[in-house]
Amino acid sequence: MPNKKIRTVCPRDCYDSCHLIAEIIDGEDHPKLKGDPTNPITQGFTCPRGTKDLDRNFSSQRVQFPHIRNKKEQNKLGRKCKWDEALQLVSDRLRETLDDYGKEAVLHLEYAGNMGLLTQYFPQRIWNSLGATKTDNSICSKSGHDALTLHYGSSHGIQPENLTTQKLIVFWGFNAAVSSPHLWRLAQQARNQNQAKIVVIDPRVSETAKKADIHIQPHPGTDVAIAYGLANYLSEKGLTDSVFLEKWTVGFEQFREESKKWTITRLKELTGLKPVKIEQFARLYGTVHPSVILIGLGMQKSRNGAEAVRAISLLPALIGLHRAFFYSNGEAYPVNYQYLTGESLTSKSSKVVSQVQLGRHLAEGAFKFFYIYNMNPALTLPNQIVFRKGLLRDDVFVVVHETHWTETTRYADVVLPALTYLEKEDVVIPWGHHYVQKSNRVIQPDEASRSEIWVMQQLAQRLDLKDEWLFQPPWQAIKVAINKALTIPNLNKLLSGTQATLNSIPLDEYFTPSGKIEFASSTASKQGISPLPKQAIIQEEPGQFLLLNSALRNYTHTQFQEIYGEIPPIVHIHPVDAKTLKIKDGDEIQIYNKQGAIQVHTNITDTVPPGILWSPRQFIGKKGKPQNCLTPDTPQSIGNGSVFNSTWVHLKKI
Ligand SMILES: Nc1nc2c(c(=O)[nH]1)N[C@H]1C(S)=C(S)[C@@H](COP(=O)(O)OP(=O)(O)OC[C@H]3O[C@@H](n4cnc5c(=O)[nH]c(N)nc54)[C@H](O)[C@@H]3O)O[C@H]1N2
Ligand SMILES: Nc1nc2c(c(=O)[nH]1)N[C@H]1C(S)=C(S)[C@@H](COP(=O)(O)OP(=O)(O)OC[C@H]3O[C@@H](n4cnc5c(=O)[nH]c(N)nc54)[C@H](O)[C@@H]3O)O[C@H]1N2
Ligand code: SF4
Ligand SMILES: [Mo]
Repeated sequence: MPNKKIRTVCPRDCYDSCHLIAEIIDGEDHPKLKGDPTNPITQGFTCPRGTKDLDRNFSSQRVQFPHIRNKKEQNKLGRKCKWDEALQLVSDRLRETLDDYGKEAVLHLEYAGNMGLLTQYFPQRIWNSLGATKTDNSICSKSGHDALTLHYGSSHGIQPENLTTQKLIVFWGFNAAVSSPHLWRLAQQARNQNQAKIVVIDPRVSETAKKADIHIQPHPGTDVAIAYGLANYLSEKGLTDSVFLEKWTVGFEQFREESKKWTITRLKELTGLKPVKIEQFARLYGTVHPSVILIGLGMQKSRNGAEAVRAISLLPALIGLHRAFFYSNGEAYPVNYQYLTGESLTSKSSKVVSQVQLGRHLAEGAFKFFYIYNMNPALTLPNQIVFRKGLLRDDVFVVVHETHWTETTRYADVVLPALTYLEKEDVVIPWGHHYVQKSNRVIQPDEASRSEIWVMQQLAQRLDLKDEWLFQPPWQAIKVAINKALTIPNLNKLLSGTQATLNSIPLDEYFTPSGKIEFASSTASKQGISPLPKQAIIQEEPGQFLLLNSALRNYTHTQFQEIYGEIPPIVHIHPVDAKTLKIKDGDEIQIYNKQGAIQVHTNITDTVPPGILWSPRQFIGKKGKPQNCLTPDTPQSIGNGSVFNSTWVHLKKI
């Protein structure tokens, strides 16, 4: 009998949203997962996580029953119970909170652990029906989206599959070789087929920088200056496209005036870059077309992140290219998320609080009932000491709906077992490309685990909620929400297995007040923000190191530690700094600042410059303290986004 094949989609928070084929092999217990060769992005391969999701599914770390716990006993799992008992307890506490403190004391928090529409969005209907407090989703990419919107009216850029026709590809603060293996593969194809040059701009020798044709290695936080310097060079050398500037842009004169201040000499001082290197890059950018700049979400998560995104995004307009950048296309498609989440259906308003500063609100006692799913915030939010203090308050009841035991479940009063993506049906809307297909169930669901929709509807029934849309058949809701977004507007086709593409907004449409690219943003002026991108003064903290931190190949944030073991608690340090501090390779040291302290092992390497450290992100240090107790929770001024890469620390040998 031939092996059976089922199509599914990796829903992890990732640029690539791989289309996968699960092959059910006769006589074998579990299917095999591999990348779909017919999908132009996935190209038949996955990252080291994609194929291992099946092992993660069956790992001993799976939550298998509802548990009622004493959250102060963090190392105990608690007592197994039946769904009925757990749901009754959760709905009783929810009802009490609503009666005694009102809807604003109820907080829900979720992110993109599984990006499926029926996992991440539809189950939020219960919270919108109640008018519970929500967060502003500012932990990842929001500041960059807002930054692009100031100048372009929206944040979408090119589709990455167009990378293969480029002649010059710039990865700016983007470690794609690790964080987006399929976009990286497309860039390499451009190099092989099209002799494209790959430039990487990164303060450290990242995995991507190692494979670049040119690596520009500036001081962190100086990207706005580099962009202005580039603009100045292009204008001086007559390499700008004046016809395009005239027809498609406004505010160029102001931008030009500012760029004049960024001479090569001044740039050298601020960025630490050699003039010859800057000129080499500027000349390439001015003469080799077509080109595209891929702007990293990672670089954007810093104090000057949104400003950097603004400045970099304006460069293509100088050389006559419409939006020749890519950041995240998550907002490019007309998917009706408000309908899916019930935001546009409810008559109740909801309070919105900062995700970056959530710990402070929680610790101050603003919430009494806290429902978390699809996220592991006790490792991934900044300023953990404060956040965890909030979780442990006696007057906060914490419910976590999870597939696996995590750091966050250790702080829960009730843990509810969730189905994994392999055990349920869904649709994933990618933010890295525009291909969609139905994500099918691949394996039999775990007996005691339940979907997010099931839990939502059970709670809604117990609370006797009347909004009919809470009980709408989920696929009907998806049909309404995505019909306009599909190029073949036929959900049935999608459901029967056809691969579809999403309609995206054309590159030459600008939704700014002027209808053009605004070098000087009128929206920014109205909001009291500088109309031009602004290079901040780099405020070095004396005696401290700047700790950059980013993703590793084997983990999606905190996921896959069940497979690959713990995220290594290490820090990279330059040999000169190590010598000054008398630190040897592999030493256990303390990294600390005003917020907290963690213990890690050193890795002495010149892939980081002096004064800069690098570590993986979101790990747990040697003595059990999370890396995120060091990261600041002061949001950016544009978009209120996170600033994980602006973490200043001291080092101490233990
Ligand atoms: N393997 C894996 N892939 C992932 C994820 C994962 O967890 N694991 N997560 C996904 C998610 S949610 C995200 S947000 C993305 C993030 O993906 P990326 O945008 O690639 O972000 P990082 O991995 O943080 O890498 C950012 C790079 O920017 C550099 N950088 C830091 N500060 C500056 C600066 O001031 N200027 C410049 N020019 N560069 C700077 C860093 O050294 C780093 O190499 O990855 C996605 N892909
Ligand atoms: N220090 C530092 N911290 C950071 C960052 C950084 O650069 N540095 N980056 C930030 C960024 S960009 C991001 S996007 C966030 C990510 O932060 P999180 O979203 O908290 O990251 P994950 O560890 O992927 O957590 C997702 C959780 O969802 C669970 N899950 C998976 N599938 C399902 C499902 O189908 N149903 C349910 N109910 N649960 C499921 C997983 O088991 C996992 O525990 O981290 C942020 N934190
Ligand atoms: S995590 Fe990303 S690269 Fe890996 S299989 Fe999933 S979508 Fe593909
Ligand atoms: Mo992210």
